[in-house]
Amino acid sequence: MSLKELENNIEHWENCISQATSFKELDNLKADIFGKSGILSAAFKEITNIATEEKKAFGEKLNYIKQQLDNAILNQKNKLKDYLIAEKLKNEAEDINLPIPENAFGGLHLITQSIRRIKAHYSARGFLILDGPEIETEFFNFDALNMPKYHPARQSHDTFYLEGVQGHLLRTHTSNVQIRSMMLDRGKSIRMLSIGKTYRNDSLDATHSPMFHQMEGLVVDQKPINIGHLSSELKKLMAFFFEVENVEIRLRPSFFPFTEPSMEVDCKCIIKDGKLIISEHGNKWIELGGAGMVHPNVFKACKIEQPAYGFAFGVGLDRLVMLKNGIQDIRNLFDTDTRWLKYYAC
Ligand code: FA5
Repeated sequence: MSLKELENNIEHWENCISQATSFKELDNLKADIFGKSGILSAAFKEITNIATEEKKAFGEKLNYIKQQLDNAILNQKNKLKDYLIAEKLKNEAEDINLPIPENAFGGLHLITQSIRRIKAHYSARGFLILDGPEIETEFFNFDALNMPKYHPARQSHDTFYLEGVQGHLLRTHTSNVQIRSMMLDRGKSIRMLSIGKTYRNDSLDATHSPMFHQMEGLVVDQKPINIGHLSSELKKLMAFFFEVENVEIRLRPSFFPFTEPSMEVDCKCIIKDGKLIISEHGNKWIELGGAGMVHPNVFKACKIEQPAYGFAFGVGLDRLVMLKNGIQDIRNLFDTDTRWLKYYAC
């Protein structure tokens, strides 16, 4: 095709391009225009037959046409892309007018049920139910809890730090709420309970999850409080949670920078038919969390007037829920297997 013919036919080619309804059609047109034996190559060959002084103008004209057709192809390609996306969205859209099948209503997750039950119980016993931020500063998560920078205990919490926001992290425990409640209620007695999500860079296995739930209790007073009070409170917690008359607990010496003395809390249990049951008549011990008397440095960081007395405890809620319901794998709690979810939902 000569340049003249090409100029006369440009509208025809532009129409063909704008009417292409698939990428395949567009590719074929591209080959017809720009391919080795396409119309542009044929026109370019003409250059050998024209006078030298006309070559420049000839080349410019041809390049202009080439650019025009190139743009037309690009435009159509974008239009087709948008069209295909719109079609896909239209086909995948949920019809919200469809009637809901019977029994298809949602229910509360086992963890939500437990959180609500625990909060109601502690609220009725006069505890203040508090929430704390999941995105926290190093001050509330570590510093004020007697874990200054470079304290080795920080390494035991594999922390997710926020990129680009200096000194911010996903809280590694609910003990941040201890600090927040003491700073808010300075000089007053505190009975506080907090439950929420916590995060650690732990790999996922049957008993660990990078996101898990903790429950934190804190009691502070100007009147002396001792380990006897703590032990009694922990017994009440376990008896209530596992719905048993009596529980036997064991406090094992341990270390947390924010409590002194610190201890691990074990509960007596029995294994029956492969299922763990909390029982004072058991012959085994199961570890449920940490506890201790509030460290004087924590009172100091919260500017609480001394002498002050207090105890705190922190337990992993997911593990309590697993024990109570005979769930062997923490991953079940966070999977989206609807059969499993329906079984436990209420
Ligand atoms: C603490 O986090 C302390 N803040 C608890 C505390 C509070 C001590 C108040 C003293 C006073 P620890 O790191 O041991 O302690 O975690 C407490 C519980 O959280 C554990 O016993 C366990 O049940 C649960 N836990 C910890 N990491 C995970 C995880 N990756 N997945 C599931 N549960 C976890």
